[in-house]
Amino acid sequence: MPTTMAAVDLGASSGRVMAGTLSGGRITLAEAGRFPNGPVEVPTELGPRMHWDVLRLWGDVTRGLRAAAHDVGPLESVGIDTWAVDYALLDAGGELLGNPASYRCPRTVGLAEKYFHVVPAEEMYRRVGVQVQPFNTIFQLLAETPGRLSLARRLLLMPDLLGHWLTGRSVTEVTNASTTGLLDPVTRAWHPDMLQSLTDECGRDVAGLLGELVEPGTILGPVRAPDLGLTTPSGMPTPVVAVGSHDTASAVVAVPAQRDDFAYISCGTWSLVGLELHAPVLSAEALGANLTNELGVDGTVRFLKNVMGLWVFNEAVRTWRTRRMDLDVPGLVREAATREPLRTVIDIDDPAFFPAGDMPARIGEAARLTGQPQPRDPAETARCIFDSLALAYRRSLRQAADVAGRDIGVVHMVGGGVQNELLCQLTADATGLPVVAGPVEATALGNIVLQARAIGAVRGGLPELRRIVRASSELLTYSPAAGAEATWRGVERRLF
Ligand code: ADP
Ligand code: LRH
Repeated sequence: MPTTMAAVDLGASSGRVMAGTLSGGRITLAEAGRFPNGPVEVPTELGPRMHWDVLRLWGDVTRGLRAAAHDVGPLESVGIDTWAVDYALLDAGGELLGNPASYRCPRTVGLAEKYFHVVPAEEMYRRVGVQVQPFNTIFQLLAETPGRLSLARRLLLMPDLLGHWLTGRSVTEVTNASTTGLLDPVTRAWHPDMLQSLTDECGRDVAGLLGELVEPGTILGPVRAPDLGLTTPSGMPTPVVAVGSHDTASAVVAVPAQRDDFAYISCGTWSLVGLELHAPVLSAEALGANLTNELGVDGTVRFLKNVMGLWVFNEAVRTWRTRRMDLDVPGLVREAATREPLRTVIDIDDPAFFPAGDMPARIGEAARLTGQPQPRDPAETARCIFDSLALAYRRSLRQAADVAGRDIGVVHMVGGGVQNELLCQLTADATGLPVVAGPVEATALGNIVLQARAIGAVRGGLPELRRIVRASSELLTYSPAAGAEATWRGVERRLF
């Protein structure tokens, strides 16, 4: 019997609701809804503030779920994943206390450094093992006003908020909780010392705001949102399953690896570049390389680096379009492939590229500061971004492998960015490793395959789930070009 499930997958630049039908050991995806996403900027007395339009997203999600049930058939279950770290605060009546802030909001500038006077960075890393980013939930909480915090009764991370609206249950799914900076990656529970220090800093009991922690695969309960009318084929209300609710956790479930020595690059707005481990690495070397230990499905750890990603390219495209330049992404990628390789290579992880804005100008400035030629047009700029991303992938994978004491035999690239064939080939050349590209919709597939197991439609661990993903995906392999290693080693030395 085919089993149909729906994945709600919200990325920072787009969201989708996908119906997935499992039949004969494969999943067929059907898109039931796709919609743009992005932070909304508003001016305030304190400067610009950036929010997510969560009520519009809720409308898009529920419309997509209705369409999935209508177009594909009754849903056996629903799972939700979104980008990490961001959260909503609810008051005593369960009402939203304002639109959730976006992790790109400048409200957190300088707060990590301030917090390190209370808990030194080394100590924090030993406790929670996360890459220091200004937007880790802990630093966002330090940016909250006392007024909002005093009204708050519950904090829900984005996927947990949507799950709460669908089912009435308030939980914190653990893969996403691991990006907060408050979770102990060894015990997979809140770190009491981190909660205490945050409580001291905020002047408010933080532990009381946090929901019960659940592991991915937990069934939250039936959809109770009344006008949705979602039912299973047997007429029962459709259950919501807590999947790897951090989108990167779901994407890594769907890495179609066949061997143990694989690395992955989840390639979307961000590039998440790293390894799957069975225990966190909390060493000084890991901290020094700013590698993060995020929690994965089935007790795994995602030991990875957040690389600035296709965000830089997307923002550049947005900038050109505001100047009325007529550009399409596949065309630009094709043109970039014809431009001089490695003419200009920048440090793509420079914090200058984090805020929204004029990326072509910032890239020009980075080129000038490092004595390199400035890209002259969009195709050269795009080439510079893709070359620079590939260099960052090389560095990050080598650091992760060195620090974890592991060898890498193959790199799996998953997510929307694998449609960029130039980037896939550059990644093979820069890393000196074969790159297996696909699936594009890894996050939705990882979300669905975990639901399938939670509701008993499939059995087994990650290797079995990945077998289903492999059977459901078209994969392309890119081999490193002869002589590429010497070239990329040279470029790396030139820049770092
Ligand atoms: P997210 O989940 O972070 O929103 P996705 O996994 O959907 O990201 O990937 C979106 C990215 O994929 C875009 O940023 C874009 O750069 C890239 N992309 C999408 N379609 C194409 C295409 N046809 N060719 C090349 N790149 C593409
Ligand atoms: C990717 C992602 C990433 C986080 C960032 C905030 O969508 O979840 O893993 O670090 O968004």
